[in-house]
Amino acid sequence: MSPKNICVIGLGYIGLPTACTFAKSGHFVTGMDVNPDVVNALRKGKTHIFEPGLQELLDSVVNSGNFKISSVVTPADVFIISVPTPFHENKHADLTYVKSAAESIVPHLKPNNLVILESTSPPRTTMDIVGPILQESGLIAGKDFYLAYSPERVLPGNILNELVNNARVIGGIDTKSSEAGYYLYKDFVKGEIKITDATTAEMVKLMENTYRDINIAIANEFCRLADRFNVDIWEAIETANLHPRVNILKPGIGVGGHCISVDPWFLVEAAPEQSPLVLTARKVNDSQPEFVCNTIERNIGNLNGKKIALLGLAFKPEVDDIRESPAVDLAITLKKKGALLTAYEPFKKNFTHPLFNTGSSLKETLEGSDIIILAVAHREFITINPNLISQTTQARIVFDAVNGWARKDWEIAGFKFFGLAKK
Ligand code: SAJ
Repeated sequence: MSPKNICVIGLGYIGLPTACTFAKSGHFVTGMDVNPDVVNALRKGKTHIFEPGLQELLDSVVNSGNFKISSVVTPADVFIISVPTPFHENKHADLTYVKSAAESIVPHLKPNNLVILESTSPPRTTMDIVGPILQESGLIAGKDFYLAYSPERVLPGNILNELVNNARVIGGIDTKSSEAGYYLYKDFVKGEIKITDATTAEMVKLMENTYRDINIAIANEFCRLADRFNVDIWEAIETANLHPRVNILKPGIGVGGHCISVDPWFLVEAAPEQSPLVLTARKVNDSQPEFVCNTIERNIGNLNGKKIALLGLAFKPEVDDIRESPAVDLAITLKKKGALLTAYEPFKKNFTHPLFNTGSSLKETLEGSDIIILAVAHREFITINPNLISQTTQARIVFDAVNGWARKDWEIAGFKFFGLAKK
């Protein structure tokens, strides 16, 4: 391996682990972010996000001298763009950050540099948007510098392991760009590295997350049907999954995070006539918090004035990420029903929201509550001992929206137990 100077632009949930992993493999990495809070935290040696093993990895690459933090783009052999691609109110992709990252590379771009776009992007972004911006440097993509799209495929909570061991796609704007990307990532990727063209790689990323969204949507729709026919959805899915070619995912309170709940919209925006199924799945998953809220009210009765403790706000268990979280939507919907709600997120204790109260500890959140709702199956919540909890709260009603608790345990402890499509 010949060590390269790599500049990683964007030090979020993907950029920071990626930058640290390149540094660990022996490259000299500058991690750049426009957010001064992120830069300040990292300069003090502290990760600004929670991801298992990341703090230790950061410590080691800072100590080895292979990782530096910067608030500006610095000259490098390789530039990796790993910035967010959110969507606007109308669900259209917001490429502002991708464009400004590409623009910030222009003054530093030199012949034979390699630029990789990692941010999830609508089809043709690398060819039609990033390439032309970089060419403002006077250098020609494919002739003077290499350009490729390579999406991350890592699961939050297991990022450091999956970054190394998952298969990786590299889509160059030409064969030489693909090869340049291949030789770069091969330094740490142990999974298969598949070479393709840039637009196919963009499609692949969107297809993967859309596939998962649609599969969760059918699980949520089955949940609604089970609720209608008084069937226990959890038992039904477990039984259906005994079929050798069936694998139904878990229903829940909806789909969140910055990937699965966002990426399918890029396909719907790009080609609405070709993506009716994708759109329907999005609508099912986006309306799940409302379905869950209505189910709670149908089971428990009018929520107006009820003191509710909502356990969990993260978009899934064991992460601190609240982006697009359906638990937040559930909290807002419960508030609209008139509930006096306090929500507690153990992975982000200082999180506040303008529309509902947040507690700073489980004990404080449960104190004075009438109803406890389990919204996120964090370990801290699913291991709650109902007998102990019964001594710290007056609540005697629980609603389990994510199949995290055993009915029997709560009933023995004197609670009235309800669950989402659960008998
Ligand atoms: N969810 C369910 N039921 C399930 C599985 C998930 O309701 O059976 C919900 C979760 O609670 C969460 C949401 O879906 O709200 C998404 O969670 P996730 O664990 O499925 O996915 P992410 O967003 O953490 O990571 C996904 C992964 N994509 C796929 O599995 C196809 C990951 O590999 C990608 O790298 C990541 O998106 C990304 O960055 O694109």
